[in-house]
Amino acid sequence: MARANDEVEALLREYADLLAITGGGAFKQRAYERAARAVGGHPGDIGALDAGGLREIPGVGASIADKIEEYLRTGRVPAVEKARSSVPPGVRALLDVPTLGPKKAMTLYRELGVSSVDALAAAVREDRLAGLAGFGPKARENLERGLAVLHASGGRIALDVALGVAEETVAALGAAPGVTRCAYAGSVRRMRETIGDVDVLAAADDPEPVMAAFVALPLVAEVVARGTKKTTVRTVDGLQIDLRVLGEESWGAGMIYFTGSKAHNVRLREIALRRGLKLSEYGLFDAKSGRRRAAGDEEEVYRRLGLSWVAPTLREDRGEIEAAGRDALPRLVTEADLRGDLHSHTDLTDGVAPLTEMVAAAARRGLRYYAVTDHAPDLRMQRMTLEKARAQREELRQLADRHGRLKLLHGTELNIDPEGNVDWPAEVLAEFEVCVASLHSHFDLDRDAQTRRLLRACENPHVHIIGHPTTRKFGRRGGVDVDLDAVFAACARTGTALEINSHPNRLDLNDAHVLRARQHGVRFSVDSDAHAPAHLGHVRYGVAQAQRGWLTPDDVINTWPLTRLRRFLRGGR
Ligand code: DGT
Ligand code: CA
Ligand code: CA
Ligand code: ZN
Repeated sequence: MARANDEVEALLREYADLLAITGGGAFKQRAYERAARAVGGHPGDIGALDAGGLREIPGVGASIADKIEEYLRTGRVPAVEKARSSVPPGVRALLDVPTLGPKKAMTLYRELGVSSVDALAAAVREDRLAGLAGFGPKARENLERGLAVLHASGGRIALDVALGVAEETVAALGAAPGVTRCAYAGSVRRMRETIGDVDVLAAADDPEPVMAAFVALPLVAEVVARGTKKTTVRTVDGLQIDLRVLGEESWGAGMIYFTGSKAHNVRLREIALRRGLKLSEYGLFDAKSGRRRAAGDEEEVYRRLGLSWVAPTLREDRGEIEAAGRDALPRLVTEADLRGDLHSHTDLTDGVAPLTEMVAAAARRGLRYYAVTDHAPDLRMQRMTLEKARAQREELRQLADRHGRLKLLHGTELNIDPEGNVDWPAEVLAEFEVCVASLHSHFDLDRDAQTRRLLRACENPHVHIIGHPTTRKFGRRGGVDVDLDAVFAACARTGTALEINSHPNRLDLNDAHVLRARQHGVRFSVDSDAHAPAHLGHVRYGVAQAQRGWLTPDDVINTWPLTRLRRFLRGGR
């Protein structure tokens, strides 16, 4: 996505936070949050729009459009700068602590001078919150949990952010003088759910011009170390990039070495040793004579080790080496296999785009079927009613004529209540073609209660898919405490699919869960949970987790032809 969209989204979000902290009004704050989401989800480059064009983005009114236009023109917005000047930067950082709202953040600052996450952790540790209004034992407990979640993310970066930086770097360096090949490696190539740092490889005879081009990239904030083989920089977002330059002749061996994982590489080196060979980032050599046996491309190196080529998403030493030795690797599901998307939202609830735009975006992606699953009424904030849902169904029917090739399915995202019941009675549920059921509240139930709750939802014959099953969100909360194996078994028994939610902050189920669920014979649905047209592309991240969980197209219900999917949805599985 264009950088202007990202920048403006961040600016609007910051302003919404500042409004919340300074008590600028809940209505105004929500308006800026909504506009931030809309700008982030806008498909075109907003840098190319004038105030009139900006106003056409849903959720962007006249006053917000003026601020964006001013920002694009001058790089500053006085209203935002004024709000900034009244809130110390550290106080806004406090909002990163899950469970801590803006009012309490401001109280902590005013009463205790707390203006950073570290200072907050110290205040909690030293019991300095005691006696402060609104910070009783329960609030303190929440705060401790929030700090723990924040700490657990350990500075790792979301996959989509790292991948964006990796692609931008590769595109720029691929065009640098003397570069014959350029690609990203490391955990980004393996598509791990979070990324420590970005690793980029370039092939060139003379490393000097590549290194020079690298440190001159606009996204570079600081050069950490510069050498002839390896240079490390830090980007403006605080992400580290390692660039290694190697000779074209050792490209394949270098890609294997720096793609990792370390565990996978250790296994490869063991196999090499057993065959009287030696594997390094420069190639596969004869241990005695030192003659090079393979190096130029990955396939050749794997073949010389007696293995078929292993997809990067599988390189974690989770059985892929054994399977590659028997030529028994799975035919992994790809983005191109997806025929449909079974979880999406419109502006009837918390999406930012109207139905027509979401459907048009689905058609542009070449999907064969598309389910609209707006939130059901128990998620009170969204003000859904049965009348609205039925009116949307009618609107969808009429749109269907205009999209002959794309079949539109009317669905809903139900809320699983603490007992495991959902929003509507059976006869109403039966009106929907796709029912996703998700946890949106009561994340703190104990393990038994949480498990009972999910099992009951699985047993409901109208529930087709369990949405984002664990509810974890990076940097916000861990998953609920639940006996997942019991849930997986129930899904297999009842023919309920488990979602792989593709939103990069969720990736839920994750790869490890998918591997386990697969053992139970569960089916999966890889969905975008899109709240804007641009989010439909998030399935790229969900598919990657499905691959990391060894899934084939047959395991994923939204790769199936519609007739087979319909049979599954009707319970004839
Ligand atoms: P990350 O950055 O924490 O998300 O994970 P990776 O896998 O990208 O790890 P990183 O950046 O430390 O190294 C990239 C790859 O390079 C890694 O997957 C394997 C290889 N590698 C790096 N250092 C070593 C090492 O000391 N020994 C071995 N065998 N391989 C290494
Ligand atoms: Ca890395
Ligand atoms: Ca690295
Ligand atoms: Zn949803």
